[in-house]
Amino acid sequence: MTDSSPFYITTPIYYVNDKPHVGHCYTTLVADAVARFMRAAGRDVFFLTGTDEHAEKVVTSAAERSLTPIQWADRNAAEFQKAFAFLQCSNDDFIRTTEDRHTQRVRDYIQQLLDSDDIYLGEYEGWYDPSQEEYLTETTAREHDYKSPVTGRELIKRTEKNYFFRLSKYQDRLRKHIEQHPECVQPEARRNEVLGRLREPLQDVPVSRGSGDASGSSGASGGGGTSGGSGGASGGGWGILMPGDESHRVYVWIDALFNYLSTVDTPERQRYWPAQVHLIAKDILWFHAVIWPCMLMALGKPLPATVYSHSFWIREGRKMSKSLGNFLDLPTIEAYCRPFADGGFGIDAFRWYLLTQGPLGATDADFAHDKFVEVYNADLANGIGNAASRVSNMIAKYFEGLCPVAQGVSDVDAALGKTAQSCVERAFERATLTHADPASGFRAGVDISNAVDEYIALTAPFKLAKDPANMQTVGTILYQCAEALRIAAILMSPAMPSAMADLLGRLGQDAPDDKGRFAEPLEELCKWGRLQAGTRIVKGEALFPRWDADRPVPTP
Ligand code: ME8
Repeated sequence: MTDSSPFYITTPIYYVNDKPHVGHCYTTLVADAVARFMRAAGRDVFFLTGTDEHAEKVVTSAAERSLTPIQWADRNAAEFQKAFAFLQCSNDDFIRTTEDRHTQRVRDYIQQLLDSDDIYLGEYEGWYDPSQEEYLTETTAREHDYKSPVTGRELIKRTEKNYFFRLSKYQDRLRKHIEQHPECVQPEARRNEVLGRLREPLQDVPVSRGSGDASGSSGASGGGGTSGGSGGASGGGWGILMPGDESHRVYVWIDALFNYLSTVDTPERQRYWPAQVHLIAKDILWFHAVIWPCMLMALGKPLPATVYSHSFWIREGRKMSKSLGNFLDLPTIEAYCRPFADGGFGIDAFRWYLLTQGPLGATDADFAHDKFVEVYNADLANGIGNAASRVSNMIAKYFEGLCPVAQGVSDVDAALGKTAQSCVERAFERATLTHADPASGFRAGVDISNAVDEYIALTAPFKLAKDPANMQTVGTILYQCAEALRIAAILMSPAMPSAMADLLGRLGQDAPDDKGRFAEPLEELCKWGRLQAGTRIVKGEALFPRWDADRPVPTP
């Protein structure tokens, strides 16, 4: 029976102080591929991405441009939406934390936590780094000789009144939960990191900041070596007011985390909670794996099944940073995504590189042009593209473009079917992001097309075809190939929706809808033998023309 239960997947909501870059696109793309796969599998998917808008840095970067924070937020939120649409992301909603539907609910959640005394008014004293607008733990402050680890400026001992969340109260429960549910923080290296830190006592976390005293948005106060207070520069009324105390505003991180819940906290969407996957990167692991589940416990809500925390993209071997000015930005992404005829690789190929070569594991991944070319040629031009054209050419040449019949299937022929089936199983197993190496799930389709190549090399249908007496055997071989390619195209279609819709069309198959749903569940569609003999197989242009070394690097 097909599992049609709800499957809710989220990405971080991104800061709108600047435009999106490849890192943001990557996380949303991975979520997109998973969402498409799960829709194809028959699940009731809800895929959410969006923007985090109440950060102090939005106020400052807007002021630098003589804009109001909301004007600047509007502009950049639109950039994020445009970028994700351009990359064909199939998100079901896009939440902006400045929307009423979010802010109202955040106030309700905070009120509930105030009522249950999980949030209280307290005083915080700590080492404040004015240059970075954040507090450091005693240990970090001491390690750096009470100077800012970033700028070297003196730290200040500072006290502020804040509302706090009783994180400490939930520490044991959370530790046990993570110990008992290995899938709840992935990959394993990240889970061990969290468990390690949960052995030390936790401090309560600030959830507010003084109203004329807006918080830093560094996000570091729960991450790296920092803790405690929520920062200091003036926010000029930016942020959600604390219920019952208008002298405070909700700390941007707490506001942001609630988006996962607020977006689906309606009668029509309630069934999506708890989320199956919160997809994030390692920079914001602490907030998602520790603070967020503890707040959910306090609210009496079930916990998300998995927080999947990937690593970082670097570029040509170097960290991407503002100071190096080497972010892979939207104009460059668009250049890579131009059609082949216009000097690019196409959107599908860009998605493929990101999805299959990205930092899903515990180590960073390099966006390097030479590697891009290598992967493009190996997997797409010489891989699925070449296999598709060889098979369709032979079917055109020997069978007038009509899919032949498989008869007298030998063990060698049957082995291709078995390989395809095990690739389907692998794709299913990895798509939930609860298993190690999800990228090998995305790659399952190319493994099938590689098996098709090997099978053609082994059985040599082009040689057999020289003798008319062999045509039945040739037909069997080409049926097996076309059938394997049909399954490969289905499995690769969450990663490369347009190119695989094209390939499926050439194989006489229906493409999925624009959210990735097929007319039948994936498991049915991927059953070996569904391809009908007699189906017209179309040759068409090369799906992925080979990239020669002398073609220039795509640039804006
Ligand atoms: O942290 N490689 O927003 P943010 C891969 N608003 N992914 C990267 C990346 C890189 N080099 N750089 C960024 C925030 N990312 C908060 C989140 S959620 C309730 C609030 C991706 O704009 C990655 O997903 O700084 C990372 O976690 C996220 O962008 C941080 O985005």
